[in-house]
Amino acid sequence: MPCKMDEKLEPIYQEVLRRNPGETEFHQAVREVLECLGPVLVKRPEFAEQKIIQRICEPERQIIFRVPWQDDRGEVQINRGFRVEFNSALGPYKGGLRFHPSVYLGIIKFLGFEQIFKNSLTGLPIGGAKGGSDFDPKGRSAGEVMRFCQSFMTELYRHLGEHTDVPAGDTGVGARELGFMFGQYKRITNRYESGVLTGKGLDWGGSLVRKEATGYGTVFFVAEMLRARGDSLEGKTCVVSGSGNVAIYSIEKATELGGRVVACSDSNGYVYDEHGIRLDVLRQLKEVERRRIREYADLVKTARYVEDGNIWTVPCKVALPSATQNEINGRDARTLIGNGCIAVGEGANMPTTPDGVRAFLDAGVAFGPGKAANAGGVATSALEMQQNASRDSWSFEYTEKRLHEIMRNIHDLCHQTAEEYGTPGNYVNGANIAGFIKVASAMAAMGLI
Ligand code: NDP
Ligand code: 2IT
Repeated sequence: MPCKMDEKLEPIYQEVLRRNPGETEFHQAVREVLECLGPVLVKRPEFAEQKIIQRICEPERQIIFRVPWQDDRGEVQINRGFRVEFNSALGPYKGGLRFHPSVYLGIIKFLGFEQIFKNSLTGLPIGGAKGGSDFDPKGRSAGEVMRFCQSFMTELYRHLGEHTDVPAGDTGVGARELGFMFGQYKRITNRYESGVLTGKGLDWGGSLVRKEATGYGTVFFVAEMLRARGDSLEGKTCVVSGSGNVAIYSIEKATELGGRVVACSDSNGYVYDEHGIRLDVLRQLKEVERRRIREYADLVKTARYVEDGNIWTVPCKVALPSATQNEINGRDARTLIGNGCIAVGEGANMPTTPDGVRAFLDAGVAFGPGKAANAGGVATSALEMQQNASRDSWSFEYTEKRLHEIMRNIHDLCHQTAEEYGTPGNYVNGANIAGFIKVASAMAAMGLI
């Protein structure tokens, strides 16, 4: 059951539904933010008068394009490319590219919408955007991925620029794909414009810690939530869904801070090992060999693979959903709570359904919503942009220190805002309200944009 929305906001939400039919994930993301904003309009009536919320729900620009390419057998393939440039009140459009067969406009718009508030929370000068394609990289050769990326960038390049729009990775897009795209951008434009993409390789303008940043940041955020309750990760059993970029570095940092990560997954099943997941084996399997999580159990004898299993049935104190949207529903949340879960850090974007979020909040679980908890990735992208602009590169230690400070600041901002608005401990309210106020104030200052 959805929560009740403020009566001024309900018609705005109805209009979003009417104007964007069928985009269910986008509706979900908008609803969650709007549900938190009633008390803000009481304090700041000018936002309603100036129709800031209606404006924020309408992307500044949406680009949809054909991506033709040839597979290894010489057959022509056609995919669809997207870039939704949602909001540039705080800086150039910034947000990742997702390659996954489930991608359609509604997914890119939900991600772009979330990105506006996430980027605002980082305190850094970045607007919100998202892009991607329904291209499925699974089972494709490196040559096929390269030809796809080149074709994708052959259209996208005209919309980008270090002061205009700066993409990065997301599901299915890492340093390899960004390398192919950067190469094509450079060929077409005849410019070595490092600041046009982030998440670049370390040899060609990337930042140390960017690869680790989302996972590390999520765990830093969880550690802060626990600290605010006089607790820590030390000795806590953790479960991390997914086994991609965010999952791997969440596992690394959670282990470093004293947690024991007993399970991780991919879309086919999960592995469980009470002794803890071995990071060296996992990285070799996923990052180097690009194989399936099933094979982890062939390499580590104490691990057990559960085909099609629900990873949220594994008992844990800390859950770090790091795979995809809506992967924890109300029932999963209640199972986790019943098994003693006390903290959730959303490494993925919108991994918990509204029903699940309510269950966690009602049970008093420390719940870190994605737009706050996983903001370390994009924040470190902004640090990469800073390094590119000054033609400098920072040490691992310094960059991680900056990331850690940023995550602490985001935590404190969400925590304080939740208190200020009468909902102490509710980081969903804190994140949505604090993220919104900064963007709304900037938009109001800039006149009718
Ligand atoms: P990767 O492509 O590196 O890994 C994704 C992982 O999640 C894989 O294990 C994949 O399994 C699993 N997964 C993906 N889609 C689904 C699905 N529909 N159902 C079940 N499992 C799925 O992506 P990332 O680690 O980069 O991203 C994971 C999440 O984190 C996404 O929600 C992304 O938006 C979010 N995020 C990423 C950031 C980044 O910097 N990369 C920053 C902030 C958030 P399989 O191989 O079987 O598909
Ligand atoms: O969802 C996200 O914040 C990302 N995929 C990272 C975006 C970025 O520009 O680094």
